[in-house]
Amino acid sequence: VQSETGLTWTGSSKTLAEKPRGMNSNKGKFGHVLVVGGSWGKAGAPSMASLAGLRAGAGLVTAGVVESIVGIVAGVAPELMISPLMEKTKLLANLEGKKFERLMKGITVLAVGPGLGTDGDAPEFARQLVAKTTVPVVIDADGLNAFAEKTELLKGAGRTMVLTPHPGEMARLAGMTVKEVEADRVGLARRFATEHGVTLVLKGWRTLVAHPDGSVAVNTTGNPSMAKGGSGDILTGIVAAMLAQFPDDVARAVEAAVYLHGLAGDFAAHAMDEHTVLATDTVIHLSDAFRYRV
Ligand code: NPW
Ligand code: AMP
Ligand code: MG
Repeated sequence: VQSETGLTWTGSSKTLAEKPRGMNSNKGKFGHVLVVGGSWGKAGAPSMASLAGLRAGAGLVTAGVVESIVGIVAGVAPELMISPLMEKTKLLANLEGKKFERLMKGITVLAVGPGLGTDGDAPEFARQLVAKTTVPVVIDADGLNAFAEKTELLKGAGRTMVLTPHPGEMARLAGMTVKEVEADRVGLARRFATEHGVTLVLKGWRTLVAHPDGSVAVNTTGNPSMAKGGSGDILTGIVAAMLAQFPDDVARAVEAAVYLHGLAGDFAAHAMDEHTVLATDTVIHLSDAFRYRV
């Protein structure tokens, strides 16, 4: 990465998160994030994405999760709202008529995928949900797996589409091996972002943010304490919350989100220990990250 030329740095976008909120602002000014994900056994993923979305400044956050995990997800924060989804064989029915209208009412950013699973109708549900909505969308985890080797369906033209794969998900998406992904991260991220008109966040040590215009920013924050389940789910919530607050500045919003996530992880590892940090601890340290002046 260091030998590449023409790369920028995510930290230069962090000033976006330093803007004071207007004295007379209200929650309606900061967007409404809908997190769609979760399944039986993976209730934590949408819970963490939602919690991070709340903490990162979205005006409102709703979790759209199947009925069997509603009680678990709702418990993550009283601030969180819930849209219960019918499950299993009825998953696709949530996308029909009035049900879909109710689900999307007032939503300004959709985040889809954390913990959604890959069984049954889940992949088709994710694909149709992305196709049916026009709001900015963050696609992560099983939302990305739903598009594996179906990437022709991912078209960002005319809308904001942010993908946040880890190298394993990127490999599935692109029909490559993880080794091939890691061999040319910058080239692959840039190519994928320009070809599909999306913002591609290729995660890992030195996460890359590739934009539809071919520019690529490198992230310098983050540490191995974040190599733990839940880290990526939390990033999804932060990206969605930043898009909700700064819909007209997509590139900087995503870069700032990636930078803040890593910085919160750095504060958490400093305050605790790199072995013991939980993904949810980084959420607590988001305040330090927002306050830090680059
Ligand atoms: P390996 O093992 O190193 O060879 P999966 P997942 C690779 C949810 N979660 N560099 C790795 O390769 C998520 O939201 C729920 C290189 C492995 O093959 C998803 O919906 C939680 N390789 C679902 O679970 C907490 C890397 O990718 C593969 C890499 C499955 O997501 C946990 C693993 O990825 C989780 O977030 C790197 N930096 N990073 C909950 N509490 O509810 C990854 N790989 O098979 O996509 O599994 O990421 O755990
Ligand atoms: P996921 O695999 O989806 O849970 O995402 C993991 C998150 O943690 C991503 O944001 C990664 O960039 C971050 N992460 C994991 N391992 C490291 C590491 N060694 N250094 C920096 N960030 C990491
Ligand atoms: Mg993940």
